[in-house]
Amino acid sequence: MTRAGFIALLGFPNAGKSTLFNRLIGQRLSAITPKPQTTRFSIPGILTQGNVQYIFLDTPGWVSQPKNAWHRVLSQQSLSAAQKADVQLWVISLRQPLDVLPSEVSAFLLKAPALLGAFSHGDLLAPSQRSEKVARYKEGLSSFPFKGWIDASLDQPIEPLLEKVAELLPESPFLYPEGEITTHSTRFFVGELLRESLYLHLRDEVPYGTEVEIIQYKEGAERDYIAAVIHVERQAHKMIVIGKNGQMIKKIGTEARKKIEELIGKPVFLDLHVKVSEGWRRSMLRLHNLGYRTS
Ligand SMILES: Nc1nc2c(ncn2[C@@H]2O[C@H](COP(=O)(O)OP(=O)(O)OP(=O)(O)O)[C@@H](O)[C@H]2O)c(=O)[nH]1
Ligand SMILES: [Mg+2]
Repeated sequence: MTRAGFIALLGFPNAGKSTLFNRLIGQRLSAITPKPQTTRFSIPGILTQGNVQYIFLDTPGWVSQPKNAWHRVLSQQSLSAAQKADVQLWVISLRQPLDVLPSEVSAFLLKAPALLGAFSHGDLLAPSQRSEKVARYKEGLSSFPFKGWIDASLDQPIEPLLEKVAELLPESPFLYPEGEITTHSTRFFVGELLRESLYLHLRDEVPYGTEVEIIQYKEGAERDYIAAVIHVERQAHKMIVIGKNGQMIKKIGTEARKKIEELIGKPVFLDLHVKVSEGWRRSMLRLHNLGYRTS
């Protein structure tokens, strides 16, 4: 008998979803940064272990008060992943306030999948504070039918959570070939690695207004050629991304290139262009052209 199914990782921006997602699949697939809205797409990560196939879906953090089309598209992606899921895995940071969580959970209960709670950031708290907060969060969400709670902070092993998830997956043949890790393309992850570097090096509102578009990917015998456009919202942001004497773009490009080479196991020539695309976050058409999907 085999089990297989979809598990959506849901929660607020910065809760630790991608960190947990990468630990669960045992690969550094999703971008992680200390800034919110790092994840902008629903990203599948497949783990086949023994007779269980887990298809985890990392999702963008839920924007409770959307201010533009982009925010709505991000939340829509989380909702679609939640709807598709057999298990909703709620990642709850013990650093974040509890008060708005119940309404967030309600928004996602469109059908009745199994709910699991996973705590993060517990390692940053004193032991007494940690257990007291865990108890408070469980109590605050007791009106929802959670099937279990696990402390999945960085100092905790990941296996108990995998076991708990497996119990909740339906009996099913495997849905993907064993050994397949994701259904997204290498091109997609190249864009993510570049965006991760943008997030790590840019400050204030600049990273949120950037988007990456891979415009060309040419495989070569020795080296792949990748051309990417970094869209920014304003001319001033373009100057910041390029930096004095081109130093910032060089730093970002070098770092991203190393990560991309590690991913594809081959040298890469990364050709970066910065373009002002005013208002891209407000236009559904532009979002669509940049690869955002609402279902
Ligand atoms: N100490 C500690 N740090 C964590 C833990 N989980 C995540 N982090 C850090 O918290 C920050 C946010 O983590 P992410 O995994 O990017 O959070 P996310 O929920 O995917 O964020 P978005 O994609 O922006 O919604 C990063 O700096 C992580 O290194 C944890 O359990 N303990
Ligand atoms: Mg994320």
